[in-house]
Amino acid sequence: MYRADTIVACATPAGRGAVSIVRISGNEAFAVADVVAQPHTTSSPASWKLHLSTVRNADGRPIDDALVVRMPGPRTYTGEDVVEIQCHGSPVVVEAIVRACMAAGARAAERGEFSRRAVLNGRMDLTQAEAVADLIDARATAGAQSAWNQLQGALSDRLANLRASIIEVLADIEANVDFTDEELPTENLPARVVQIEGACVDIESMLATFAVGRRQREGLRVVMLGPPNAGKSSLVNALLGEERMIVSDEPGTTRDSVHETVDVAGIALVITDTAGLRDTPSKAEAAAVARTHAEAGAADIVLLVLDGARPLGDDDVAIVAGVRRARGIVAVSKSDLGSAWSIVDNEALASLHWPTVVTSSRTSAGCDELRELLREFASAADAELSEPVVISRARHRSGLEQTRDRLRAAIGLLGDEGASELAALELRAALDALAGVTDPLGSEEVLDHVFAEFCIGK
Ligand SMILES: Nc1nc2c(ncn2[C@@H]2O[C@H](COP(=O)(O)OP(=O)(O)OP(=O)(O)O)[C@@H](O)[C@H]2O)c(=O)[nH]1
Ligand SMILES: [Mg+2]
Repeated sequence: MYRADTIVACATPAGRGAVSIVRISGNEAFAVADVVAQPHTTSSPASWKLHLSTVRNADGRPIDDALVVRMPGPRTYTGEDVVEIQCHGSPVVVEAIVRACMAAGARAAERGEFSRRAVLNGRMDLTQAEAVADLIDARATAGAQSAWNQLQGALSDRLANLRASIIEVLADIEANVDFTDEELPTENLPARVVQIEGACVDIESMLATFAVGRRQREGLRVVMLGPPNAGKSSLVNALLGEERMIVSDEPGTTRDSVHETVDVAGIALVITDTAGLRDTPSKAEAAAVARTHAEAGAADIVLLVLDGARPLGDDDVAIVAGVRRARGIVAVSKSDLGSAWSIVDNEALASLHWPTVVTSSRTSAGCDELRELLREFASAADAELSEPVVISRARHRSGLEQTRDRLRAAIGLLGDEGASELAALELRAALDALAGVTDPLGSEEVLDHVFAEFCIGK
């Protein structure tokens, strides 16, 4: 339900800084500002200009001197009248200003409510609002770039073209359904089928970007794998550059999967440290080992760590044989202790065809090479992308999949005699599924879900 009341929230992060911004939006935004902030100039404050003003609480006591800008709708972020108060970056000042605004008639904004109003007022569609969140949350440059493109409407435009193409075919079919009593003219049929097939190809090529998009948004999932005591946790610490993981000479130290994010040359890596793989009588450790297998299954890339300071045992060889993944890197650890590996040990790895790096967490030897391999892995996958539009959310993917499935059903029906009306129904369903991606305005549930992950003030 759209409420046109006036809302207020701090738009900058909580905490202390030089400046914080309190944002007000709604019909009464200027009226609230007039009560709360008195410009130092005598004339009435012009729009789109910063005015140095004294901000006061409900009792008229001064809180702060602030720069205040009044922005009349509809060409604002929310589409409504918006006021921004740039005050000193103190949580105490911010809190007092928000309270003063509420005393003057504004209501505390809910999560994502400014962006939600922007969508409801047609200032952006839902994919663009999601792009705002993605841009803010981006962990590295590639993700920020994709979010920016989406914010500029790259995805929206692409979907609009698809929509136009489907509507064209639909109009053509429906015109014929209306005008003939019996058999439909079939001379346009191949052209229609070709057009819908083209739309399917377009959707498929967008869907193919999902793995990269998700990775850009969430990070490349790197999962550590190996026997206990191999030095997995130590290597994670070395890659992070800080002692985050507990390390000890006791095998079975790590008992849970721990995720840490690190930016490697503009690429976000989510590194998961795991429990070492072994048969164990301990129930807790066995559960941890099961979790390790699950993590490895969901990894973009596995980093297999094997202790280079002792020859491989049967257990190690079994682990190597057990990793059935297309992509991985082997780290042969503890190089500072000298290598205990023979040709036999090296040969045991040959079947994997994975790049191998000799590392030491103690001296950081091999760590740069390892980072470079991870970076190359991520950017090689990105380079395969010939698509300018990158799908990064499961919501977009499922909408596109539904659209494609309906289009395919329509293609099947167009081949059947007398099934044009059914084909038209499928095309309408395809249009609905497509519209759900950018403009699910009828669905509070979808909007609630999307904006729940926004923060207050966004
Ligand atoms: N000399 C040397 N010792 C290392 C190196 N990396 C790890 N170690 C030692 O090896 C032992 C095990 O290290 P961890 O990092 O805890 O090994 P892990 O693979 O995480 O072990 P679990 O959590 O038990 O599966 C510790 O005593 C570390 O100090 C290294 O590069 N050089
Ligand atoms: Mg460990």
